[in-house]
Amino acid sequence: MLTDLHNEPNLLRNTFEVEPETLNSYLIDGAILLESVVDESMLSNLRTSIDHSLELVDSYFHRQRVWEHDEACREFCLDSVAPEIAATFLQSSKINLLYDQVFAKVTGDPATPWHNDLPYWPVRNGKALTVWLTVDPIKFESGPLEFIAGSHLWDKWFQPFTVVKDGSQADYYEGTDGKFDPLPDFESEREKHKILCWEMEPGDVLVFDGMTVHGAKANISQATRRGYAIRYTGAGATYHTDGEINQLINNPELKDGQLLDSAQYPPIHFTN
Ligand SMILES: O=C(O)CCC(=O)C(=O)O
Repeated sequence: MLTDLHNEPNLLRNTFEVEPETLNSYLIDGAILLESVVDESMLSNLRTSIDHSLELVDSYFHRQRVWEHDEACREFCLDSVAPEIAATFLQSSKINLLYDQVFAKVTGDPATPWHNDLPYWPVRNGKALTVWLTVDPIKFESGPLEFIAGSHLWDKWFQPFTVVKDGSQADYYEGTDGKFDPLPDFESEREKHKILCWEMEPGDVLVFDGMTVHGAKANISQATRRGYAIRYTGAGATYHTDGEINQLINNPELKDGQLLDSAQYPPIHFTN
């Protein structure tokens, strides 16, 4: 079990094994599906935690930093296969947990607009990714994530937008005009891209790069789909705030340019 998150390095053994072709696909496409990596007992605990967070916060994108007050989420984020997967795909023996986030699309919820994640995160100079677990079956009708293959290699920091309660786009963040790349209307140019989209079973995870352009389809099914996203960074990542963007995950303990190691972004070290 992990004790002091910041002052005593957490030394874990990485037992997660990945085929070289799988790692290579991830590096080329910027997103990959890993099947059946989380067992039912962990899933059952996480379902309870996720449902609790849904009761607490009534806004699609604002269910963040759940691990800080929830034991099952804390274990999953810091001492489970999730950080092992992150370290493997970041190809880094040291990672930091940036934050976690719950995404539940209920019947009738709209599509999640296309975006890439790093423009929303106070992170520069290092790789970052998401381990996105589903605790429900996800069909093409129930709001699966979609990814533009290879878009993580474009080096485009697309302009971040604000959202309304149901997760659809409201406007761009004020003051970000010209600082970021304009966000193309990817929806109208779907045929120009290779779009990856998988149906999923409980216990499957998606891994995707913080620069990969992605969104999610609307939920037109009768079933809710609950996803749990954990964001990790690799060695060398530093703190950098950009105005008002996603203030929920800013860290008052850090100054721009510092390494992320802190109580809010705990480092995790692996022996292999
Ligand atoms: O689940 C969703 O609707 C969106 C997820 C997402 O954009 C993310 O995890 O970065």
